[in-house]
Amino acid sequence: STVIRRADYTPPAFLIDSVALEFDLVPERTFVKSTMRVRRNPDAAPAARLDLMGEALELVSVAIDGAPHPAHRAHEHGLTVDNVPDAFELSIESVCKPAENTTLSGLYVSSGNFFTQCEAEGFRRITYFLDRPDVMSTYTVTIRADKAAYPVLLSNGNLVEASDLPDGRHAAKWDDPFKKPSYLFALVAGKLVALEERIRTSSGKEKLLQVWVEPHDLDKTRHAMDSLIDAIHWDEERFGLELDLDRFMIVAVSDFNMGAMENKGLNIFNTKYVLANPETATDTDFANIEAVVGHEYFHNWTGNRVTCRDWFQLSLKEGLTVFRDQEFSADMQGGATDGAARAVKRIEDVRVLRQMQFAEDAGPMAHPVRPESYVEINNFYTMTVYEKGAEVVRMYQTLFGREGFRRGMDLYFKRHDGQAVTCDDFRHALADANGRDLTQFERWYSQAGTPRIAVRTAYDSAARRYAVTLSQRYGDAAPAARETQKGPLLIPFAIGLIGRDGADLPLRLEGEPAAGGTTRVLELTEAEQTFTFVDVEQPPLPSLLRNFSAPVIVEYDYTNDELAFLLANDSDAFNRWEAGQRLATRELLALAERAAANEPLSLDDSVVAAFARVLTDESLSPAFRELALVLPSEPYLAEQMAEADPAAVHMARQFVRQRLATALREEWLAVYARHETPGPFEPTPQAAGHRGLKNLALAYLAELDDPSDAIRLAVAQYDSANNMTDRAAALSALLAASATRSAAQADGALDDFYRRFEREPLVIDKWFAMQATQRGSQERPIIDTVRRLMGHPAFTLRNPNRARSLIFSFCSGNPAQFHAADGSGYAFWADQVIALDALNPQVAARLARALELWRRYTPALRERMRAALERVAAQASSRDVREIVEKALA
Ligand code: BAL
Ligand code: ZN
Repeated sequence: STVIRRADYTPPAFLIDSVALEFDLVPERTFVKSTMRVRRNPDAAPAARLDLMGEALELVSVAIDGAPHPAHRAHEHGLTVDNVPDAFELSIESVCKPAENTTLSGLYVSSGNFFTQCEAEGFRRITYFLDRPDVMSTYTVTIRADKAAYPVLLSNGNLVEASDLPDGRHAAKWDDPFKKPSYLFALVAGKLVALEERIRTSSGKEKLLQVWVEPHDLDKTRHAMDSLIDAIHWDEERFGLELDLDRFMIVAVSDFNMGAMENKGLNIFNTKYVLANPETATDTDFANIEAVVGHEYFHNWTGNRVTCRDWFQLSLKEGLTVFRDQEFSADMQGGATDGAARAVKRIEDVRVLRQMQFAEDAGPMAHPVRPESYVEINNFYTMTVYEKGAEVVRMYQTLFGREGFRRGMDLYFKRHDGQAVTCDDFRHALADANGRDLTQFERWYSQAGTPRIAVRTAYDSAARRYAVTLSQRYGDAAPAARETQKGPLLIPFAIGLIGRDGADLPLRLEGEPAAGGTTRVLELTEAEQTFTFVDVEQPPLPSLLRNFSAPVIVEYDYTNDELAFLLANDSDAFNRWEAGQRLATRELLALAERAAANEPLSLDDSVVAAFARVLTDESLSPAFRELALVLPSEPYLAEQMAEADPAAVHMARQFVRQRLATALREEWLAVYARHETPGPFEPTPQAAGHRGLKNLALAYLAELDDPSDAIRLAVAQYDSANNMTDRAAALSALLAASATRSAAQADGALDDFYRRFEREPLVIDKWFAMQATQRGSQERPIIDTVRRLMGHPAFTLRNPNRARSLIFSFCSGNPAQFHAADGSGYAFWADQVIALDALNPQVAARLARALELWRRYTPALRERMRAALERVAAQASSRDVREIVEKALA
């Protein structure tokens, strides 16, 4: 397969200043006429011909300046036009086939309506074009369609004309005044209704906001609208960025590959990230909707006004926009200043980063935040580009403060508004606005792998000095990462020192005139560096990498007592949580080794005591306590083992859950009672925190050998719930209790849940997912349940959400069952990757990644995984899946 390399970038030979598109929408055959103003690019080498990209199109005609132009040739990858002048009008007529488009890229049909998805390279499936982000054009779009079947016709920008046509058809014309790359084009047509609001932005202009959905979903749009309004105001306040269009639309579609898409003025969303009301959506859904609505809205500036020069720069917009949405959510959660509330969001984000991105960085798909090469760009919408990219952006803010970061952002827009630029351009803006040389910082963009920072400390009581030595190296990186690693990084390392009484000590570094502050950001630039604190009156306990100030692994030998002390005292809420996780991880890994060796398991009382303190400390927010009481996940733990052993990890983690449940039974019951939230449902972070802690208590109680308390509470909670968080948690508890007890209540509740929500596809997704991720046993393997559910009338591979809810949930969300010793999980995985590949390569390639870390597992599993990978490699046809499995096997 063809490898595309960053080093090979050349500017486009031609530019397209404007494009007028005309659509005659018919599901089977949609006719598209494109009229473009084309000219040679003065900054590119002269080209003999114009090469346009095109896929799955039928060419009808080509004309230049109004005259037929026979010197052209359509081929597998597009259209070559010979004998072109320096500047001309190019008209192309072609046909695409939305009804048969199962890839969900380009123009397609979902529930009888038309939608588009163009990022990254879907526009070429709509018409022949220079489908690359550095070709920016203004668009005028005319849509014609049957009026009864498609009463609503939408595209980017402003509606400038609407008219009726003969034969029951009608037309709408849209004009987008801003130049944009083709990946931001969007079109929607169908039977849709909108929730509308009019707001005024900071300059006093009135804006129309719309959330478009199918009519039966109108009762689930309020939260998305509120989130959009919050996001608009937040971007004005935090970054001085105002909505630039008169009209901003969000449209929900149930068949969608991604979460959502930031098309200019016409965001298209997976229903999962729009639709919510208390009966159908959990607190997590509400929070995710706020985050994704914010994310897509923030792209209007970081992505759309300033876009990417090429797809290697994807993190320029994605890392930055994820950082912006994380900050938005943190501000919505806790305001700008409540550190403990903000930490809840930070912990959630870091948990995802560590479980998913660190794993990616350790495997065959490891790549820098700015990749050097790809086969299929769709495979590079990754945790590294998004989440590690967001950490890289966060480090600028950690280095320069909020104000310095804002100065950099202002300069970035001043220099680059309306342009397609690179990650280097962004870094230079931050550097210049803050008078800093960020040459070394560039390595965060070009080096893959997760840095490890070993910490040594030495206290000199006579001199009252405390020396902290930091040394950085990469661990046993995968070959894909190792070849990118050239030298030490600039790492902002936030540190505090804690005294015997648990309070922070004032900090003064050697050479400083006076002490100042209790958290200091050390700048590590060498392979090894020592930082010496002076006037340290007593041997301190270091609080390392506060607020997770860099995406690294910290190695420091805390004792269990020290971790318990940090968990109880650290003023940095993130590090309190971190101390508990370290303590738990250490115990769990030791237990997993014992489980693997068939040795008896036991848990130290000090660990139980540390968790008991958190559980009963009513001074801590419920949301924080919930996070602190969730044990590290099985995939994260498996990843820490020399050879991953999912069965041993599962045994160890279950053992600890049961021990914590048993030892603290009274406390869990008390917490359950105390945090019940009677009264009407409120989707606030505070109320969500109470629900989360209460439902965690229920989940622990369901682990007891005698889960009758949990069953009693769960049945009552299920029946009386006025919201999905509580109802789903009750059902999960019943499913968990059924692993040890009779399944009668669980089966009854499952049936009830299905009947109750049969008309709510997003809830039925939960129903599938809960069953796919439930705990099984040798006698009751969950693969049997999954195979049975594949035959359920509500199951279909064609809807990505549904495929994810059953298949991905099992393959990625139920490791102990998926990695069954007999290889049955892997055989199932291979079957599904191959089946999906024929329909939707992007979704298939995501599933294909479930086995990429196969080399890290125990030998018996490894061999079975290899066999499954080889079968997929032999049978998969898409570039998407081939890239994943070939890299895994290489
Ligand atoms: N640009 C693809 C979807 C997103 O990251 O917003
Ligand atoms: Zn994005």
